[in-house]
Amino acid sequence: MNNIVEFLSKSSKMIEAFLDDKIIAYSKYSLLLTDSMRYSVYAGGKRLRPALVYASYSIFDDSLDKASPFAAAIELIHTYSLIHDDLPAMDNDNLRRGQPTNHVVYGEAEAILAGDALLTKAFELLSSTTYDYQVSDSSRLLAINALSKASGDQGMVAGQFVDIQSEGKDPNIELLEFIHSNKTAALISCATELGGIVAEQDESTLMKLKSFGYNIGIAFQIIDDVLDVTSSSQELGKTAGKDIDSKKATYISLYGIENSHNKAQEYIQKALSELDEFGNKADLLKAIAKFITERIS
Ligand code: GRG
Repeated sequence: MNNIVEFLSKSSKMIEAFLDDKIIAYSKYSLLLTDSMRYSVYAGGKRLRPALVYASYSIFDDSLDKASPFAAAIELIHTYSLIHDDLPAMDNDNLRRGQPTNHVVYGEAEAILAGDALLTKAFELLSSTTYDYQVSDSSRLLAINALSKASGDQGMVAGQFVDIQSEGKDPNIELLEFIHSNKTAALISCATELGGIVAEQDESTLMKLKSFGYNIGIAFQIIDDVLDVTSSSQELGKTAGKDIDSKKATYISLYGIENSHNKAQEYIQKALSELDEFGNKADLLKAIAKFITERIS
């Protein structure tokens, strides 16, 4: 399938169908918790990370369903991070994916708990053995370890922590690279790595997939910084102009818009060079890399 829009739509549908009977109320008392989890999961994100898991896996095998628990787990972690990022104690935002943020609808304590439950659910999905397509125990362990590292104090949480701590301070490139690498690129890099793990690939192949993901992840964040100043809230589905308002360190504040675009292109080129050995089997990953620099929301 060459059409990337078609592939993104297909992988979104796969992930939504997969999760539908996994996020359910286990008691009449937990109905609202389930409702709040589903509210954010089904709010209509781009599903970029699951698409990357599927696209990476598709280099080696066409039976994409086997990758669904891994693609779903990473999307749940991403969704939890957005819920928590929007909280009053963090970005204090009331718009996400074009809709009121989780805490605006359900309350602050409830939104914290919905995020916690999604984070935990991700690891429940990864450690479950009840699927039609079996992945070896060693691969599942590797995946759990990779996703834990990418999401926690060696990845996304560290990036978010330092980002918050750095608000209002003079930005420098080393700090900015730490934040972008951890807050954004770690999870995106893990998505492409997971595709290789499910396909039981060796260490050197996993490193190439991971490096591809890392480089498109940095490019993704640079474009996100650009869009924050060039797009409207309506186009983005979230509040535009937040980075300047909160005096955040961004690529724009260090390099300006045009140079930031050039930097993003450099990262994309580096990413693409990691895929040489896969030939046209990696066309979907290449198309996603292109989609990242051309995206408008
Ligand atoms: C709260 C632990 C914790 C982490 C939050 C995701 C995040 C870290 C912060 C959100 C703000 C931000 C700019 C993060 C960088 C990653 C990013 C651009 C997220 C948005 O990802 P998209 O565009 O979102 O893929 P959709 O809505 O399409 O899924």
